[in-house]
Amino acid sequence: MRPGGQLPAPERAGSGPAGLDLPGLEALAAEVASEAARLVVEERPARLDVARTKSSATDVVTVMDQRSQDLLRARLRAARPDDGFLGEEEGGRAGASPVTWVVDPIDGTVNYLYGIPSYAVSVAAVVGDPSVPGAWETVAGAVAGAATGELFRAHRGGGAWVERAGAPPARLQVGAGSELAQALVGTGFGYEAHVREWQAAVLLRVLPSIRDIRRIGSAALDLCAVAEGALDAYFERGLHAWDLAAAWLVLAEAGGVVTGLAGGPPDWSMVVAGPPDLQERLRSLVAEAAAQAPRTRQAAE
Ligand code: LIP
Repeated sequence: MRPGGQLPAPERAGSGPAGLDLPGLEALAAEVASEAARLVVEERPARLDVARTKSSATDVVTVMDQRSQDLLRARLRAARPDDGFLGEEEGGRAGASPVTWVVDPIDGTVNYLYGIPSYAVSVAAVVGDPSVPGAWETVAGAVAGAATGELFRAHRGGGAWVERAGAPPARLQVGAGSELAQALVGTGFGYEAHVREWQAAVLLRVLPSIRDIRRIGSAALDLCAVAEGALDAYFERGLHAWDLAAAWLVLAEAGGVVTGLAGGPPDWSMVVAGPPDLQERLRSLVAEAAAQAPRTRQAAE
């Protein structure tokens, strides 16, 4: 997809930039995401401790985050040794091919730590530089809902699909709602106090204008819920490429749009997602709320 979330017509069904085998990349993403999801569920220690923290004392990494990422890296490198790799739990590795695998080994780590069944493994095949907003696009990806066993998957031009045990794959389509006052909107909050202070100030101004919010705790699952119509829209400040990459494609292939606060490509400062008309209304509301929110140290970000 191009910056701003709109999908161009694919060059031809199943092919993408550089003649990549998009269905094959989707199948690989689905395979390794599903395997890592099984790992984090089946081998979760009875006593799961915090292995380390990152941006704050609540930004935790467990031993299973690292094991999941190690598995993803090993499987992807074995299948496609020339591709690059960027995971949440380590720095990037440039590759010699057009593809970089952008992975979140457990999206919703705090839910996983507490045993709340809303966490996912996100695996995306990206073309371009994922460290530069607007300079990359996901061409294939998968989000495995580890606790529920559902698998969201897509490749560019191939539509978005969800697989659940006992049912045939279902095509995803965003909801038809366009009114903010009727919109159930997902959001989330950062790990640093000054970011949360700003997010609360924005939410204070958004909440009276929508039906309600849901704070699920996994951006990837939030975005897939919008793709399925289980949420009407979503916004959040603080997402990295690994939170966003695979689910962005799922949502775009389901007819949704994902932009930043000014309508350009999404980045750390803001992700706003939903069906086109509702997404634009929510984006405008969040932008107005952000303009009124007290400026915190956040302004220096
Ligand atoms: C999470 C995001 C979620 C956000 C959480 C956290 P992680 O990612 O998916 O949307 O609200 O604060 O950042 O840290 O579990 O990979």
